[in-house]
Amino acid sequence: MVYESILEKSRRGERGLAVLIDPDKADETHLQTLFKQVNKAQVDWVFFGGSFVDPSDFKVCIEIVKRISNKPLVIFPGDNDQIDERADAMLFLSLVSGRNSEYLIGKHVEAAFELYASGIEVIPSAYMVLDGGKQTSVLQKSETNSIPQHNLSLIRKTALASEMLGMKLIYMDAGSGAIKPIGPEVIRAVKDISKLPLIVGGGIDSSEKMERAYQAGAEILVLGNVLEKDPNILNALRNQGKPEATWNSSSSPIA
Ligand code: 1GP
Repeated sequence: MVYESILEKSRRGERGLAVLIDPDKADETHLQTLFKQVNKAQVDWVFFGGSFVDPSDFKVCIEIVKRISNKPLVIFPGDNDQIDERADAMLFLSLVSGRNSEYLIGKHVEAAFELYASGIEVIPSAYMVLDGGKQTSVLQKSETNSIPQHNLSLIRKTALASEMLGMKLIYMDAGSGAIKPIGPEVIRAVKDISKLPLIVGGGIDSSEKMERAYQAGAEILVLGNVLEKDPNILNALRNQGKPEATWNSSSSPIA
């Protein structure tokens, strides 16, 4: 079970890493190159989904990924039609940073029967979009605003309310290609108030940024854009010479 594996990593103090595939941006050649690295690297999960994805592209792309990937596949849905029984799990995202009821509960109601019938593991997830310095497709699609990173009070209250509502994890996202990734002070503020596993993504494109986020308390980081630009960057992971080692504060997954 994917959620159990997240908790287990967290209990052991290990660092988790997810690679995000947006079917809208990925073609087979790119995926083949990327997964040559991903399959050998210390990557725990493949997140899969996007805000503006044609349903047929979604199916075609998931078919390719299932064929070439040896990692658990977790749907990171941008809409209620992004369901596929070949996935291992879905982050059932509620956009708690926004106030658009469609993205808080509406899409979930529309997806409920199909998702239930698919039998895949459903992980109730608080999805908090913070300002990363540029307009993101999530905000555009949901017609919501992000929370400014300096508003720690609202961020902490949102995290706490999400936990009290029964969410199983928090995903704090500065948005794909963010200019300003989620800052360490924001991560620390959320970790101080919530026991939930914390996923952080958006604009993480260097080992320094990864290190900062892990050190601040993020359990799982998500890499998307950086691998779309250069799928070979994960090579550096293997070059450390300890591919099976768990990550710790002295190991840096990408150079
Ligand atoms: C976006 O958090 C993900 O939703 C990943 O962001 O594409 O900037 O890595 P990047």
